[in-house]
Amino acid sequence: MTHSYTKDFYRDLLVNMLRVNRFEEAVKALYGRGLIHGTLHLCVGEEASVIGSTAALKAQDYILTTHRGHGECIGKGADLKAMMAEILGRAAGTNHGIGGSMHICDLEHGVIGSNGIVGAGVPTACGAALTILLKKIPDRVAVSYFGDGAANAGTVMESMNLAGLWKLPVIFILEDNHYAVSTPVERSAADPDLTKRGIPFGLKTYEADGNDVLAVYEAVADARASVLQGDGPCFIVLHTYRISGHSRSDQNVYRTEEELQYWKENGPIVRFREHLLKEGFSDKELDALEASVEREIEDVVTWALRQPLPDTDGMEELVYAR
Ligand SMILES: Cc1ncc(C[n+]2csc(CCOP(=O)(O)OP(=O)(O)O)c2C)c(N)n1
Ligand SMILES: [Mg+2]
Repeated sequence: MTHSYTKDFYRDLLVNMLRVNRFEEAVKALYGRGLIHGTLHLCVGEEASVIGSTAALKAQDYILTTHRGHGECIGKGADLKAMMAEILGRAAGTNHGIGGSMHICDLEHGVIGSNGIVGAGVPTACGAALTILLKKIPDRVAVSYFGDGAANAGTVMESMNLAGLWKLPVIFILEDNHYAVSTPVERSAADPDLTKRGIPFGLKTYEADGNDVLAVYEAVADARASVLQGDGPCFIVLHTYRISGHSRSDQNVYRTEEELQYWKENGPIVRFREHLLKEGFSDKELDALEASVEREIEDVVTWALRQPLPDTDGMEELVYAR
């Protein structure tokens, strides 16, 4: 490790990873109570790729995330209460309760959108990057998150090509969580080494252990600096693991209990906690942080459940173009 970090920085990373984790667990419980409509894609197990990457971005940066996007929205600064209200379909939600889990959008924090269509956020991120380029906006990048399954979508390769050709200020972040629904990368990619996907398009490529929050942070911070220096778009592959089921209906039949157990024991929060103990934090201090995040999320849930449902009368006003 060549970098040194402050205690506050370490604390923020842990707290934000815990926020994502407890938020997702709370959403899962609410779903179990029949309080959430539609389906759900949670990111438990991917907290380091989510928080390490967003921590390396600035408030003014744009992100486009996926169907599994709660974590990135939280990392980018979206309000937890407004997000929970959105997922519960309440008027106080980020999108007036009309969008739901897969369509969280929060322009104030640079979250241009999540997207239920696999691979569809990637060209949109290129559009955001083109705006930055044409308007010559300083110190801003656009970031596109997508999965190992999305990596095989035509839209992703078309976007990478255009980004490489036009030198767009965009960072492509591939969160390789081993599976697309139940299909492992080895059964969906002709060459499972997804880092090679950036080569034809001249993308500067990074690869990191996506369960090591500091490694993720460093890769994204380097990529951001490189893009701003004018060196063209970057591509980052983060290797992580989805502990949550794919969606609400996942029976986990495509993986063994041992595999899941391995990743739970080597999950990003467990690993970062161990790192922090070596960095001088005490167990007591870390337990107190966990307890405070748990209280925070309980308050978020209590507040969101008290919010009224939206008034559907003005629904047509809530779209970009009527
Ligand atoms: C264009 C399109 N095809 C199929 C689906 C159904 N679908 C939803 S998520 C998903 C898997 C995506 O896998 P990956 O990109 O690895 O993301 P992950 O779910 O692992 O985060 C699929 C096939 C969809 N939503 N959109
Ligand atoms: Mg995947």
